[in-house]
Amino acid sequence: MLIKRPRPGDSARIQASEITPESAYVSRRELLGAALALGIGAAGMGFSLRADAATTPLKFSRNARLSLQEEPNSYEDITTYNNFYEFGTGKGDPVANSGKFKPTPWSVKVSGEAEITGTFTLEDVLKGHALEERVYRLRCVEAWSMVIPWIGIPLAAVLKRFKPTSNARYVAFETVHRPAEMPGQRSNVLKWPYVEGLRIDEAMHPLTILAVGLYGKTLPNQNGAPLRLIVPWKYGFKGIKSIVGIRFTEREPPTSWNISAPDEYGFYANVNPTVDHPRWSQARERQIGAGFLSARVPTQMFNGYEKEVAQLYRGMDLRRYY
Ligand SMILES: Nc1nc2c(c(=O)[nH]1)N[C@H]1C(S)=C(S)[C@@H](COP(=O)(O)O)O[C@H]1N2
Ligand SMILES: [Mo]
Repeated sequence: MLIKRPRPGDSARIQASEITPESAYVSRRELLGAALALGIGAAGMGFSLRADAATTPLKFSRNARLSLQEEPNSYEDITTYNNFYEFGTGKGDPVANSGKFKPTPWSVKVSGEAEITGTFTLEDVLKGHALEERVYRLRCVEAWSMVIPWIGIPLAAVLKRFKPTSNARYVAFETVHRPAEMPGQRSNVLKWPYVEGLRIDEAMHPLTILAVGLYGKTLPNQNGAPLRLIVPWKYGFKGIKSIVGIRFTEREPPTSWNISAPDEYGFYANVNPTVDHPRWSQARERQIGAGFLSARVPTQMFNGYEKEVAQLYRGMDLRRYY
């Protein structure tokens, strides 16, 4: 079996998503009572309810073949320890500051080197694609990692529908710009909007997905609601959140972290334990939630997908193209 233990907080989450705001107080007290009876920490319960306020259950099938056989991190870890600078630079800022963000209704502007371009609702973008769950490890460039049961669709399936032309050598992505709802965008910590990009063959690789959910439900705001990118052999910052723009380009597009610190963050950002960040080693990673002291374990080449993706970079000097 893939998931070796019940997912913490599962039953509480489903109830929390179905109750009205009026009944929330009573239900929360009941849940806390039940949690205390079971010996679950009340603080943890509180987090899980707050993080879940706006998510809804999804229908999906599990893609066991493309999933890690590892136990996912807890919902609490995944939704309270985030990088999403639009909501602040601290790991706890996204969950604390994203309550006002409105991920519905949502639309995505498709432009550039494709036969079909225009603005599409999220429902249009997803129409006809069956959602699947894939358990991937997110390896942050800060040398920590988490295992996350994402729900999404292969990016290739979405992109092919727009019929990219032969000039489409790259795909550029853009996050929504809403300073009124995203307090981090009122500071200059990064140049807004956040932008990312992939080479077209990376974008079309079967491991690359557009995620709309995790742990069986729609994405919480702090994880990039309602639509974000996941490229499991690259550092986490390539996984751009809350996407409103997809552009097919002939030239390599600019990317936020490369603009911010070009010597530290390249366009490719492939997980590579042999190429250190200029200020720290990438040889090992801290696995969040792995026991009392988070374990430090060796980082794998391409985050464990060497067999699947190494051919994309054949002949390239990975020290130069970091
Ligand atoms: N728009 C946007 N996307 C973003 C970021 C960000 O600050 N803004 N942070 C990135 C980084 S550094 C990481 S590690 C992952 C974290 O995703 P998670 O919080 O869902 O684990 O999101 C990436 N996507
Ligand atoms: Mo990251």
